[in-house]
Amino acid sequence: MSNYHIKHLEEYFQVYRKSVRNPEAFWEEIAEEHFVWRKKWNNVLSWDFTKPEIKWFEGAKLNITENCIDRHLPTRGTKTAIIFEPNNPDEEAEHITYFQLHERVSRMANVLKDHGVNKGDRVCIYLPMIPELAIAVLACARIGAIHSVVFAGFSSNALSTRINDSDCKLVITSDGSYRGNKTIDLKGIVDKALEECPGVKNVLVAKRINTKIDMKAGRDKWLQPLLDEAYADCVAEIMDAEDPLFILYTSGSTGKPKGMVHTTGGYMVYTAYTFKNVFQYREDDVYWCTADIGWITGHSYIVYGPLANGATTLMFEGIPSYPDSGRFWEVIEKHKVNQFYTAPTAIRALAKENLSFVEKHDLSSLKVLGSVGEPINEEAWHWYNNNVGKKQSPIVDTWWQTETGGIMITPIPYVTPTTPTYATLPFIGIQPALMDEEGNEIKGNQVEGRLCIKFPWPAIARTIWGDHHRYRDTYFTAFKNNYFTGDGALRDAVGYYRITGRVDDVIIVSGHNLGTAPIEDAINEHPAVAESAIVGFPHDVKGNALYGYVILKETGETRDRDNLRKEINQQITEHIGPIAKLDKIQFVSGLPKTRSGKIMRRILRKIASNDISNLGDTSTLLNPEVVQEIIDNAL
Ligand code: 6R9
Repeated sequence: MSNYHIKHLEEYFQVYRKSVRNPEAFWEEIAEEHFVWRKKWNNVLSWDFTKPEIKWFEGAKLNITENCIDRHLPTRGTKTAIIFEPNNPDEEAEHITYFQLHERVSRMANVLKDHGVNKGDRVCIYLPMIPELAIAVLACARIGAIHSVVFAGFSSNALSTRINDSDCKLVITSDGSYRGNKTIDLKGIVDKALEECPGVKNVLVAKRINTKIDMKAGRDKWLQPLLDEAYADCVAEIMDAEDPLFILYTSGSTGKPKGMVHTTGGYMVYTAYTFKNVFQYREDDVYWCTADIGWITGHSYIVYGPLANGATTLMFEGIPSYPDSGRFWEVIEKHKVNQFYTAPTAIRALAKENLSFVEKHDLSSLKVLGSVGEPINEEAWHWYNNNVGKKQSPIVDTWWQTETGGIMITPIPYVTPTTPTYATLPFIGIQPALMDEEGNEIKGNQVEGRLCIKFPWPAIARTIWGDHHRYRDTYFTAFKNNYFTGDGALRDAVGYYRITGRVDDVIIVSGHNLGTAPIEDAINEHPAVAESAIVGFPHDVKGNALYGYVILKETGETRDRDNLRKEINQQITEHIGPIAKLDKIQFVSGLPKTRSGKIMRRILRKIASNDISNLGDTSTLLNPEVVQEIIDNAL
């Protein structure tokens, strides 16, 4: 028997050693014993980080939906696969069994086929957190189409960029979405985006909020009547292990979003195995991850990982503050949730509310609490531990990335002793390394450096869609023969890792990755703006918030500053989405620059954080005089 389910610390160390001594043998055993393959692989792993090229289970054939659905039907057909908890608590929750999921995915898959979607085609999914979202994802996988889910909080501009980058031919969306007591006109956003997307031939529209929307003849169709007519079974397309499963965009430090490509076999094995262990999932547990399926956390740990284990996974349409700040706790009580996985920003927001919101709910079903998306600060960790877990449920602080596909550094609950703010130990099979700025590995403990991974794991992204050079340059050139994460980390005296944050121009705001470049590009398009620079500064709920320094053109100088601030944020909302809005905007006459013309963000970051005691040497700047002016007028 392979070590599919780790149960104590000694076993962790033993299995970890085995997994790094002979990774091929280790993953082969896991893959063989816990998944269904149409054909076995010829080779477990081939890799070369210099090209880079990584292949797991080459030659194997499978369909991931057979692993996530069909194989459970004989034993778990009537078990709930997905619990749907709507935005409005008065609307009844929906329980979708594995049998029903099979039927609904099949119908959706047949509708896609009827609209000319073939293996390898890209489908854009722009939906709120309703069952159709998970079903659409699985339907694409069923027929071998590559899904590209775009978070339904992104603007029309961000949506069209993503649709065009991967040449999607069909979009699945809804008439609109609920967000607390508001509604959002998703179809309107899609219509606007599609003015720029000539390649999209069909739009399938789920009905959710029942508003009147425009339907473009020949292009747009309501989804439900098509599903009703579709055949309720769909033969699964047989895929190669290395066929792309999906594209998911993430921000980079430069302009364009990066379409990370994940493939089928390795991603399945890794997300399933991590899910089982990191949440210690047992057969009748109810698991809830509050992420949106528009992010990697939702892909790996709402859809694929849980379903590959035959789990019951909860999808929540709403927000933590509606109808009041007790909603998360109410849902945990209502569905007797056993594993709860959320983000530090949500914890911090809820920790600000009256404790009675938590205390009035019975949370005794909880066994494991998870955190993801950004470093969890000590205060939030304790609040979560004391008030939600009642010191009975271990907190798994899981570090990973869109690019890694699955959880990389994490405690295993009831196995790894936890320490606040520490993601603790590498997961089975993961070989982290800390590097100094010269590119040398820093060995030993009580050290700090740039976090790299030395050896491939099954769920690593294989490329950036359409831009393999960028994939190589971003992740594999800074540190030879290593995958570079973009994060800094320290390793303490016992070998525990603590992630210290991004070391590049990505800022994590409320757990969302935002690149500075695309935001600056959006601001610079405002007619009154000459130049801008964005930095992050500490924020007690969002983790980081955005501070913008803006140089106006002469024509802008006479404009009312508050109106300009509103317009700049409006500009950002239209180009990227409201998540990228700036908390503070300071108008400046210049930006501190090096002699080669690079903006010294380090200085701007310090001023934004109100930490001007140690600005370092500014005399080498091209324009040192501007620093004092910026300090004097800081917000
Ligand atoms: C899964 C996800 C990735 C970046 C990552 C890091 C930050 C995620 C973290 C964490 C500290 C944790 N991050 N989890 N930092 N502790 N437990 O969030 O993917 O959206 O691609 O973000 O998020 O900076 O590099 P993604």
